[in-house]
Amino acid sequence: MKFTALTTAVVLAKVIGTAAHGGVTSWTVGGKTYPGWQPYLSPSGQDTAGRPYSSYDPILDAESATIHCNNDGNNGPIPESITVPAGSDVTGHWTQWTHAQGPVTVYMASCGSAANCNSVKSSGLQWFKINEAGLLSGTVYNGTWGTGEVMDTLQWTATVPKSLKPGAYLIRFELLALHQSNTPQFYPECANLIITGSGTAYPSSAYLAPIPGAWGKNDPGVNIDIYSEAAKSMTSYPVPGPAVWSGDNSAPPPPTSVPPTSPPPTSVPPTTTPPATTAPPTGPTVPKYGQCGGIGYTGPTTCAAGSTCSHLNDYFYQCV
Ligand SMILES: *[C@@H]1O[C@H](CO)[C@@H](O)[C@H](O)[C@H]1NC(C)=O
Ligand SMILES: [Cu+2]
Repeated sequence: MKFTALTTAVVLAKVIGTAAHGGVTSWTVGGKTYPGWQPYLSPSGQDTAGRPYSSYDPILDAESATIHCNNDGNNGPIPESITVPAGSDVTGHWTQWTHAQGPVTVYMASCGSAANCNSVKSSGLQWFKINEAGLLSGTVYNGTWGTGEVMDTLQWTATVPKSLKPGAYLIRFELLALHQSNTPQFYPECANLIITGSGTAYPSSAYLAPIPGAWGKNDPGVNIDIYSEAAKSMTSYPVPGPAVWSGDNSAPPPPTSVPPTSPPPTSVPPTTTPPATTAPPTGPTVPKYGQCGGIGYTGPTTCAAGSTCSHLNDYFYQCV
C-alpha cells in the first residue's frame, strides 16, 4: 500500500510538473526558534512540537481524512510543546515554497483539559481560524495573494488572540495553492502549543468547525479556475472555512461566502447561460458569489440584484 501511494505521488508530481512544494519546518515564538517536523529525515529521534508529515507534497482531496495535520493525527516519537503567552505571535517557516496564488489560513484547536496535546489526535477536533490572507489586491486571475507573501518571505505570522483562555492547543498553518484550475492543493502543518495568560474567552460554535468538514470540495474558494474569464473581474475571493475569530464572540462572524467588495460594473463579464435546472423562475435568489448552476446542481439559479450568473467551470456557475 505504502509503495503504491508513493509511486502514485511521484508519477503525479511529474505529470503536473510541480516538484517543489513545501511544508512548515520550524516555528518562532518570542524570538526563539523551535525545530519543526523534518519530513525527509527519519522519524526516529525527532524531538519537536511539530506534528509529523511525510513530504512537501500537497493534499489534493479537499476533504481528505488526513487534511487536519497532514498525517493520521498522532504525534511523533518525542512530542514537545511550545509555550505561547496569549496575545503573542507565532511564526511558521518554510524551507521552500513556490506558489503565489491562493490563501494562507491559520487555525487553532483545543486539546481539551489535557495538560498538553501529546496524546491528543489532531483528527476529530473542533478548529477555529485566527488568521487568513486571501486575495490581497488585484483580481483572482492575476492579483497578489497570501501565499505570494510566503513565497517571498518563506514565513507567515499569526497572533494568538489575547483573550483566549489558557490551555493545550494545536496550531495549524495551511497554504492553499490554486495555480492548477479546479485542482486545489492543500499544504497544512501543525504544532503543539501551551497557551498561557489570564484570558477566559473561547470561540462560540459559529466559529468552530471540524477539519475535514470546515469546507467542501465544491466551495467557491476551493473548486475555482483562477484562469477563467470570470476570474479576470473578480476582485474578492471567499477564503474557505469559518470566519476569523478575533477573540470576541460578541462580534458576529461575517458570512464568509459573501465578500464585502464587488467588481466594478464595467468589468462584469458577459452573462452565460447555466445548464437547465429544475428551479422555478421565481424561486429564491442566490447571493453574490453563490452557486447558480453547473453539472449536478439543482438549487436556485436567479442571482441577487447587481450580480449575474457566470460560468466559472462546468460544475460551478457563480453569481458575480
Ligand atoms: C491582469 O489581467 C488583466 C486582464 O487580462 C490585464 O488587463 C492586466 O494588465 C493584468 N494585470 C497585471 C498586473 O498583469
Ligand atoms: Cu507545489
